[in-house]
Amino acid sequence: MSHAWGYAEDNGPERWADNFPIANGPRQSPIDIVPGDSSYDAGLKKLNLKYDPSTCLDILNNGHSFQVTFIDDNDNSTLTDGPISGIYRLKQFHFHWGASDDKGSEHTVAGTKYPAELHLVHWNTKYPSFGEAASQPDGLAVVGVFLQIGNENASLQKVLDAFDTIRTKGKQASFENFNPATLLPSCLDYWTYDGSLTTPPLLESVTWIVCKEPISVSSGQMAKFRSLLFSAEGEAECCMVDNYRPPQPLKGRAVRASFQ
Ligand code: B30
Ligand code: ZN
Repeated sequence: MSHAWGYAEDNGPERWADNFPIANGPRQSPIDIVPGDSSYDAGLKKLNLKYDPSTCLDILNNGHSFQVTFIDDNDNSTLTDGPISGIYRLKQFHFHWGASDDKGSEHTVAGTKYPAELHLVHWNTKYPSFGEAASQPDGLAVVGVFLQIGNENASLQKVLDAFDTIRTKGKQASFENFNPATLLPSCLDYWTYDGSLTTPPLLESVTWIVCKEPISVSSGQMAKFRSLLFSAEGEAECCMVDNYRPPQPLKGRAVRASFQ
């Protein structure tokens, strides 16, 4: 599916409110996380992520990022506990990244930008489908993981190796038997707050769970992200970079930490 919105001057984050007025709503994402302004909540549980590699289906260039999609017609890959109640199913994961290593994440930590951010998107099974959950205040839970320049990431490389087949918008390839748990940091300490989708329709339905510990990515691997195109085959080539929304006003929301 293709969109009128994007990340260029004429259709980027500063213009999204024209068509999606919720862009200026009370619980928009991402935010700048200021650790000193967050409060430790001893009642927050440990995240319980149970992922089954056999639910991994395909990889798609959707014209604003790429996403790896999961079979979500049963409870084989789920998120429970943490700040949420009930069972949330994994639907897809995707990334946001920059044109250079000094920017690219959506959330920032005390103003610090990371070169990329991974989003694992889950929906609350108290609703009948992802689509219906996406408009409910407790419908979605997204786990955000920062990428930081360091050693090459072998697990991420399996994803990057699929890029040659999904270079342009609308291209899709089979991507089976991948375990997204291999992309998680070793420590699952997190911040959590009530927010939104970071792309149109910007629905205010997301419990954000942002991991404190980044995972590693090499500079060479970051370069590979930037080899994808926003454009479709046959169109003028436009590199997929800077596909992030900047931090939005907190508007009095609480940010809680699972750690001291
Ligand atoms: S995020 O994690 O807040 N960045 C959607 C899911 C998660 C986020 C943003 C948007 C979403 O489901 N959007 C509508 C469905 N899209 C998937 C997508 O990621 O954005 C369908 C599509 O084209 O293929 Cu656009
Ligand atoms: Zn995202």
